Amino acid sequence: MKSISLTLFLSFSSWSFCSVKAQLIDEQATKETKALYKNLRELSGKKIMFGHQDDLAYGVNWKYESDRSDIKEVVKDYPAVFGWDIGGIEHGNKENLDHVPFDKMIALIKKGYALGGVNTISWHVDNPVSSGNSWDTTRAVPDILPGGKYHDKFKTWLDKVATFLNELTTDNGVKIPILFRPFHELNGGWFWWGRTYCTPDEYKSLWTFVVKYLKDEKHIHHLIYVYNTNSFKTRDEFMERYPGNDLADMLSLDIYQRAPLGASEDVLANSSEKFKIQLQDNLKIMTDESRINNKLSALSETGFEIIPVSNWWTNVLYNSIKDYPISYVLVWRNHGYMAEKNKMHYFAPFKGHKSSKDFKRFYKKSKMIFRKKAKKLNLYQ
Ligand code: BMA
Repeated sequence: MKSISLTLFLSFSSWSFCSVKAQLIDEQATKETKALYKNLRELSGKKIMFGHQDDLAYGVNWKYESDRSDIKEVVKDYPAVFGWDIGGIEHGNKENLDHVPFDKMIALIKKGYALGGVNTISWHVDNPVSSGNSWDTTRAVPDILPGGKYHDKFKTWLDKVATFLNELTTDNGVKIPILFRPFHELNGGWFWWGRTYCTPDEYKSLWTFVVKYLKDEKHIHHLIYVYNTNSFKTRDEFMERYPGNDLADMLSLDIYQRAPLGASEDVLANSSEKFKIQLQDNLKIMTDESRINNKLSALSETGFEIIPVSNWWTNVLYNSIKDYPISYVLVWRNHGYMAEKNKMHYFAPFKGHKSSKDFKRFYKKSKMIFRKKAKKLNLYQ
């Protein structure tokens, strides 16, 4: 992708205003990873890619059917960003916490790359101290840091992550670039690495250790590191645990709209208005910080479970994001019926869903990028 004026602007701005150089934190990043980063920077402020978690793996009422995607059945195109989660890889499990087999995930990440899209990975890692899951908030961070009782155990977990990341290689030996978003929603109180369970310094030490270990000890050079919070009240809350400009490439935010099941139209409309205000407030702060620190940014998780508002895509989502220079927006997974909770769990439309018509309008927005446009952009060159 060529954009001389933007390149000039970026070099000028980094020379005159920003002390932080616009480059990946990993100086040894692979050619394709550097190209992706450069292209994302050039697209920033102009285009927004659309992403969906586990899109190629399953959807509402189907699993592992080749070439299938709920999004594709609505707009005849795949998303441009494919989200995955490697929770469970730390034990050498065969499948992740949502039962996606890792061998299938690897094949689908290769497919996403071949389609011209971008893959992003989060890690719902188990609690290394209690052996509970990510939501087991037994205090753990100090014990897994260098010198801690569980440090060596935690390193063996990172070794498994590194092995998995190394398997993301094409037949031609190209390592597939990944937007890596570990220890996500860091300001929440639900994961063991969350704000309530470690100090800012402990979180930063954990982040620093993991980045340096993967990069310098395991020689992983196909990652773009993504800092991530849940919705927040203040700029200080958003940046409190930011590890520093030499340790993250992208700032990102997770924020969901919620309303009681079966809520009336009035309640839904009110909820949408409140959500739009909150989302834009958070996007403003995040994109301000990404400009100040010369970093990329993303709305890395969002959605409204079962999408009960038929014009949610254009009225709520698009209208809220369109003026902010985020690289992508990703909606969470289409699990379908969840027996244990006796409810439907999905965030993207599927064929016949009541928001499908509006999703087609969203798809047609010139600012939005799905797979066909992404392919033409040659993001890895
Ligand atoms: C949550 C839900 C869970 C899932 C977890 C990790 O938001 O979708 O069902 O296990 O994400 O993917």
